[in-house]
Amino acid sequence: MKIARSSSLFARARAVIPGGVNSPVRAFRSVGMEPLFIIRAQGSRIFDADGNEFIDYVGSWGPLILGHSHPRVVEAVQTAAQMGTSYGAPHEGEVELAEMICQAIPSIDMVRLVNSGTEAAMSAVRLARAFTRRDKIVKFAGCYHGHADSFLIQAGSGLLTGGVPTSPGVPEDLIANTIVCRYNDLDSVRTVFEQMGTEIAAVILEPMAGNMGLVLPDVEFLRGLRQLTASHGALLIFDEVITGFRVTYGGLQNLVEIEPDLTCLGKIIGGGLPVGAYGGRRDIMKMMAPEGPVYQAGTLSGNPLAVAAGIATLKVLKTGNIYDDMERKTSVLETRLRTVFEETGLRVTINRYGSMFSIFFTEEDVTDYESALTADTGMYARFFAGMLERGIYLPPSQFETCFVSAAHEDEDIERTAEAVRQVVEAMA
Ligand code: KE4
Repeated sequence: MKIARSSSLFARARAVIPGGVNSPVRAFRSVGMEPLFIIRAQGSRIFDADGNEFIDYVGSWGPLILGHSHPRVVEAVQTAAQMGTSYGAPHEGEVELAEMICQAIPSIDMVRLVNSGTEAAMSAVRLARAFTRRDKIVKFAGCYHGHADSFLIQAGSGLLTGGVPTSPGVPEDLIANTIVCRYNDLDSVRTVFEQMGTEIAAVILEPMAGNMGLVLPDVEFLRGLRQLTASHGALLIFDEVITGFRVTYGGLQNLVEIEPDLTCLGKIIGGGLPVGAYGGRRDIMKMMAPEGPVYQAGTLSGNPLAVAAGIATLKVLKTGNIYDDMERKTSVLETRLRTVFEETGLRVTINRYGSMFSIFFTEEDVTDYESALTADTGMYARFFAGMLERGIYLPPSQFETCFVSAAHEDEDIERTAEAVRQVVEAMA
C-alpha cells in the first residue's frame, strides 16, 4: 500500500503538532504504524493522500451515522455558510436543535449547546456539584468523558490506548474527589455510597460503554444506579455522547426506560461539526447562567454551521427506517465474523449493539475494564494492519468501537467479511 504522501505529511505535522495529531488516538501508535492523512470521504468510504480507498468503520469516532458527505448535511452547511459563519448571538437554528433534542429524550426538559463532549461532561459535573453542594463524583474504570481534569482517572479511549489511564497534570486534591468504581458492578458503587454517600454529587457513566471497546451494560446495574443515586440525593448523569441518536432516535435511556437527571450528548447531534450538549431536569438546568449562578460559556456554542449539520442529520434519522437497516446490516456482519473466527479457530470476543461493535482478541467475556485489558493488543495491531492492507479502516486501537453507518451497503459488509477471513487465515 502506497503511503509516501501520508508519511511526508506526518513528518511535517510532527514538526509543529505534538505527536503530529490533534487528538492522540488518531496517531496509530498502539497499532505500531504511522497515521494515514485523509483527503476526502464519501458515504462509507474514506480516501487518503496516496489514493488509497477504505471502507470506514471509524466514522469520525461516531458522528457520521449517515456516512460521509451526506447531501442533506452538506447542503445545510453550505446554505448556512452563505448567511454567515458565526454571529455570537442567538439564532433560530440553536432553538430548533434544542427543541429536537428535548422532544427526542423525555428526561431532557432543557439543554445547553456547547462545542464538544468534553465541555458537555465537565459542565454537567460542575452543575451537579452546584445543585447538590457536594464535591465528589463517581466514574467507572474504562469510561471516557472527555479530557477535563476530573475525568482523567482510569479513563478509557486514548488514555487506555496509550497505556496512561490516569493523566499527569491532574492535581491530587481533584483526584481525591473522583471515585472510580467497576462498570457493571453495582456492589462497588453501593460500598462507596455506604461510606460517603452524603458527599457524592453525581455518578457519571456511559450507559453503554464505547471507550474500552464496546461494553454492554447490565440493565439491572443501570437501574441500581438510578435507585442508589436517588436514595442518597446524588445525581445520575448519563454520558450519551456516543449512544445519543446512535442506538435509537433519542438515547439508550429511551430503550432501557431509565431517566437520568442530566445527559451529555455530542458527535451525531453535530453531524460531523463541533457540537456537544448537556441537559436534563428543568429545576437543575435553571441553575445555569445567566438564569442561575453556575457559569459555563462558549464563543462558538450553538454555531450556525454546526447546528445546521446537526439538524439536518437528526431530520434524516427521524424519517425512514435507518436504525432497522443498520441493525440488519450489522447483524449480518456479526454473523459472518463469528463464522470466520470459528472456522479459523482464532478465539475472540465480539460485542455488538445496533450499529456498534468491537472485536476483542481475548477468550474472556468483556464486561468491564479489567476484562477488556485481557485483550491481546499485539494481535489487534496485526489484525488492524491486515485489514488496512485490504481496504478496511478500523479504529487504530483495541479499546475503541467500530461504527456501521447508514451508507454502508451490503457489498461493503461482504467485502469486510471476506477481508477478515483472509487476514485471520494469514494470522493463524
Ligand atoms: P469530545 O470532547 O472528544 O467531543 O467528546 C468527549 C467524549 C465524551 N464522552 C464520550 C462517551 C466519548 O466517547 C467522548 C469522545 N470519544 C472519543 C472516541 N471514543 C473521541 C476520539 C478522540 O478523542 O479523538
